[in-house]
Amino acid sequence: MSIRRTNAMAATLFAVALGCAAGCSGSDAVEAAAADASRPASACAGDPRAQTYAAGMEQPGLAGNARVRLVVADPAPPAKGLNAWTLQVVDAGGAPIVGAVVTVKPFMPDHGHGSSLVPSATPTDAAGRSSVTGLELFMAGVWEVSVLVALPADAGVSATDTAKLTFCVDG
Ligand SMILES: [Cu+2]
Repeated sequence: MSIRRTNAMAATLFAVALGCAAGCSGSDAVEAAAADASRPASACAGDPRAQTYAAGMEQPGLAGNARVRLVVADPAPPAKGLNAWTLQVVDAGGAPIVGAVVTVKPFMPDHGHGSSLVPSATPTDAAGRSSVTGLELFMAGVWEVSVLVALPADAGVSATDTAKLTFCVDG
């Protein structure tokens, strides 16, 4: 971004901050309107399916066998493009399930497609955490990210579960 553009934006922000009460010129007002028009509208803001990202947020598995914790997302909140997540599989009481293996599948329910890039999930420590890379949310809109969990055999039964994290991704 050029210095000139930065200055123009700063001037616009200053004018907006003042509410155009003190010496707001006509050109500033036009510039402010142009800035608003150039900002892309959100593809899905307010969509009731979308969750609000927070580090450490948890989603229960559909089968009730495990919960998936999104320890941290990078970028945060999840954004269009490549994302990297740290996931942790925990039990109903929040205790890590050591040895749980996760598989991550992104899907756009409104368009009926996933991502051609298959995310990789690698267990990183003894606390049930996995590092997920290659999570490519390549277009704006609602993305449903399914986390398939395979629980270790010593969890009682050989069980699986699926938790879905859903976000509105803006362009
Ligand atoms: Cu799509």
